Amino acid sequence: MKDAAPTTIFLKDYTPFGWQVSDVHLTFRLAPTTTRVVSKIHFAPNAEARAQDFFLHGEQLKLIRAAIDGVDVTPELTAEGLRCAVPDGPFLWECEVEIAPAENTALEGLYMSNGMYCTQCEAEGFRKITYYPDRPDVMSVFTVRVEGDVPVLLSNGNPVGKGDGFAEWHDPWPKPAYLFALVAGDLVNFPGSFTTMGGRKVELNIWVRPGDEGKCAFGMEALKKSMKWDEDVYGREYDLDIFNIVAVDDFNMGAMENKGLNVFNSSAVLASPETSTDANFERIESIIAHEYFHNWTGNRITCRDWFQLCLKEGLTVFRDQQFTADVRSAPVARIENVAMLRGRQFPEDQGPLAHPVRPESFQEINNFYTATVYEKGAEVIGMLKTLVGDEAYGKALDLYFDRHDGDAATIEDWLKVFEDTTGRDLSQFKLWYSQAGTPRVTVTENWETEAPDQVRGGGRYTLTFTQSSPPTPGQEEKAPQVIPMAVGLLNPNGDEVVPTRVLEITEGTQSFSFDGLASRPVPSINRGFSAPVVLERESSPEERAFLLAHDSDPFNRWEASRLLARESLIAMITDNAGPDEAWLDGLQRLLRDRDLDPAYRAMMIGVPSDSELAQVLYERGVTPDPDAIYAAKETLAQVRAERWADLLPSLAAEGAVDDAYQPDAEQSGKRALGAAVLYLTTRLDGGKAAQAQFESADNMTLQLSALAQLVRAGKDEAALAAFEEQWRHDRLVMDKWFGLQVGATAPEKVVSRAETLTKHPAFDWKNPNRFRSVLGAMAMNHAGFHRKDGAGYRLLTDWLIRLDDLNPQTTARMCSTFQTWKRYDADRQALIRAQLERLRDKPKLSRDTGEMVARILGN
Ligand code: B3K
Ligand code: ZN
Repeated sequence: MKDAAPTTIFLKDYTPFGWQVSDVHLTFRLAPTTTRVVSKIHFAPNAEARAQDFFLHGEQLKLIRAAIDGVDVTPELTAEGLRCAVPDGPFLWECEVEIAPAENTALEGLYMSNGMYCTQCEAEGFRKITYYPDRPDVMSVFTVRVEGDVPVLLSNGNPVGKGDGFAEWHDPWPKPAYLFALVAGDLVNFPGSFTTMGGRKVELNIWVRPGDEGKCAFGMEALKKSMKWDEDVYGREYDLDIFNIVAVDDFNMGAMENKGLNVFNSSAVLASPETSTDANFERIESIIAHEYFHNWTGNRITCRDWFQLCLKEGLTVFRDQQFTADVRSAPVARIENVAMLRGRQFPEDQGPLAHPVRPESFQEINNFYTATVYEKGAEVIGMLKTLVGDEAYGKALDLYFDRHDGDAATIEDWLKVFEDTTGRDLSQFKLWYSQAGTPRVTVTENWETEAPDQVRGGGRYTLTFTQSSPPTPGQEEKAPQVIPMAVGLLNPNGDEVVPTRVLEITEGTQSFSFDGLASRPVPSINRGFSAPVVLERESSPEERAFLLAHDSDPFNRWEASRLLARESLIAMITDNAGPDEAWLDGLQRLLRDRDLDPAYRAMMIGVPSDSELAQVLYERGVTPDPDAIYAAKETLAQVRAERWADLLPSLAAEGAVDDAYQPDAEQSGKRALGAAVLYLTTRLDGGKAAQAQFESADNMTLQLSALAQLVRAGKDEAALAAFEEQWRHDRLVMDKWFGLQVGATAPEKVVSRAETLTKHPAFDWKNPNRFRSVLGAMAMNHAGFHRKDGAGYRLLTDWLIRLDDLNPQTTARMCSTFQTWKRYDADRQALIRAQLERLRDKPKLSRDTGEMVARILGN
């Protein structure tokens, strides 16, 4: 339980810590409920800081002894830490505390997962391990001795000593406490090695529970690829003798970049063809890369304070996206990233949880590990790169690493390297870090066959952009931002007459002209999604179909398809119209084009999510009806299936893979096409093809996509039972089993199925993966969750109330499900409000959940 009256922390109040820490020595004597942590820390006054009390963070610690320069002291203890009188000059702080990792259900600090000790310190977990200035700008060299009755004892840095029941580690790189890690348990390693560009041979290990060794090979290859890529593309070399990854079953998020000892949710590292889908493999590859890339962007250069979180997260996401684009298909990766941004970040930016990429205040920092900080933070870096160009970006990054290695830096430092490299003034660009909300850009166009001042002959085409940003909590007025708008022009034959050019919009309204055109062009705007904005432009279905057929920019070609799908569905919902014929024909032509990557074609078949459609309706003043949205999508699927009946078998054949399973882009693209086809085929054959695929599948991708269609078709009883029988021993596969039958089923069954599954003996609700697999999947099933009688809201809240006592972080994160509540009708809003208030009023509400609920309710 955190404090009852939460305080708000402000960026403007930053002050440096009054002391510097030169070195930290920690000894852990591990025991499930009585672990002793002994610390010896050298403090010296920080000349740059103003005078202040000596305060160390510490929560839920039992203080055994504290001493300064060898003399016992009695500090003043509070719920947040301790205060103590200290000498004027340097001194040695010694302290012993007792903690109970086996009782730590919050999974923050030192805790236990299946008998294994592990830590999670970011953001503020180290204070649950010992008393310390637990802030990212206090960096120190750590030496750690771990004593315990288990075979493997790991910490950060290089191993320096080992014996019966103990191991010693030394990390030469000064680091903040949030990067500290310790893992101990009965583990086995999957070994590897990598020789760096400087010739340093690095030992690599993936540590897992015995039995999981067979699921490490892919992760190991991904790690080596990442190490090589960071050398080749960013010139960054690894800096220790060893790099360890550990798989942990109970983990609040994906993974954590602790120096030299990355801790991973087992779902984010363990993979095999039989148990993991193509999507799992791709996710694992990108998370391994992400955590590895943090070694430079996050660890060697860290954040001055938690408001600067995007400094490491936005940049590291940007880098992992570049990596994925390089090792897989760049257009497909870009579409996936934008779909994720629109699916997760846009709703955040458009609702009560909207906050700037660099927030200015928080109560609980864990609530700000958001899509805005991560994904929008990455988009901002992409825009910066677009604006300055690739070469200047490379130089600016070199300068950043040079100038700030070993620093706890700020967004100001980051922008300064770009200013110094290019001579540009980035003060207006900086608004991307401080203004919340998704900018809206409206476009109008003008065509003059004979413009008076034209030098060249031909016509002049003018695009006029107007930008505005709707108010967000605490920010009523917004100033115009710098928007790099990539535009290309096509002539009526479909040829590109003006290749991609980046227009730099800096004003509220701004025009750009193109001269010397033979005929009125068709514009392709925001190519590659060069700016994370909502583009508002009147365009006809014919024009979209034209771009669908001719745009040379693969992103905008997909975008044309997405808009056609969206508008067609909206018309079906609001006007009872049928699907747009021209679109279906255009799409059919495209699907037949064997020169197009199967993965790309699979994406073209995709349609906007129910939630996205609900948002569009809401913005147009129509109250979204989740059942009507669901029904329209079902109708569309049926119409497409019937209309394309002749095409589906040949597409299915293209989606078939004869070679041995590989999780690479090529094979997974084919399987994605196959899955998109199976979704339609099931409408025609009642599930025969899906059943056959389910029975013959020799990999999880095929098995699960078949099972999904059987669930969707309501013909899943036998298959679900067989799947459970086959996989009951594998917790990660069972997460899929739980998730799918709630996530893919018909709306009317969603809540009752979720409820039944919470009574299943394998529903271990204290495990975040399992909790999310049922309750998270329920919340993602739009029509099912938003049942008119509120049963979905009630069931989720029952469980959030229960989980909050144990694991505030995961509870708070799942509250964001309710962030879109204002979109819906008054009855649904009242039902959701009642649940949010019930959660708010529960006894001992955590600070994490309390802050989220208050923000969602709008106080
Ligand atoms: N830095 C961690 C996230 C920590 C979340 C703390 N609530 C993982 C990552 O972004 O790589
Ligand atoms: Zn990260």
